[in-house]
Amino acid sequence: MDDRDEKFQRIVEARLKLRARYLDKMQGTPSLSDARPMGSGAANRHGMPKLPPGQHETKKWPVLDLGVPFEPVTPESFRLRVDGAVEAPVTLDWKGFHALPQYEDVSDFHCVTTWSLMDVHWKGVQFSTVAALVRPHPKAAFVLIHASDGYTTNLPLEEALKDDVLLVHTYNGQPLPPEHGGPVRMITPQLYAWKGAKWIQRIEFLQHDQPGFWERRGYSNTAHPWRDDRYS
Ligand SMILES: Nc1nc2c(c(=O)[nH]1)N[C@H]1C(S)=C(S)[C@@H](COP(=O)(O)O)O[C@H]1N2
Ligand SMILES: [Mo]
Repeated sequence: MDDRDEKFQRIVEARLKLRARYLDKMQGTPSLSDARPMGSGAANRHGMPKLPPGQHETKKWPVLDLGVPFEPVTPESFRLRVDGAVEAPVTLDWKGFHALPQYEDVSDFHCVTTWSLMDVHWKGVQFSTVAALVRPHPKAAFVLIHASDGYTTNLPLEEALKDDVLLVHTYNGQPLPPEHGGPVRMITPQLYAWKGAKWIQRIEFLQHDQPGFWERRGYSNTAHPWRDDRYS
């Protein structure tokens, strides 16, 4: 086994341990405890209606963000800070990010404004891999995600650690375009798309929940598409 294999194996083991810690909570989330489907890609729709309630399918991917000016992010300038309630905070650059185990998945993207983009092929790094790398404190229970445009969004770890929550750099075989959050954005297929920050810059682990940009402005804190859980 070479160094890279060993490093990968350590990360995978840490990831499994971390997920075991949060497993009970994960199994209690609506998408896993509910008889209704998860909405995370064809395989996870469990033969249920293809679209969550109140959603319609779009073939063309709309662009939706705050529209505020900010310094464009390039692979060269990309930095991802992972810190807060963790033992080993880290800042990943483009090379460091790509040196992590890569993951591919097909999932759906549900925007609260009622469009859904179905069967998107993503490539990136699992959130849980990055979490395993920094070793969250035993009391860490939430993350606040910060983006380069000043956007923030929050997630409980039992949602963020799901297998399909990714930091993606590739979409249907192409580099993720800047208007969709490239070079790297987060996706949360089992939750509405506002939970996935474009131009992700920092993952802050927290003991206590802190609402993000839309969560402070009346969007649901939990954001479950299959429960039509849009506003609070
Ligand atoms: N950094 C950042 N991320 C963001 C937003 C934003 O304004 N800034 N908007 C969110 C919202 S409300 C949605 S619906 C999706 C839209 O992603 P898209 O523009 O790629 O369709 O990004 C989410 N992530
Ligand atoms: Mo949105």
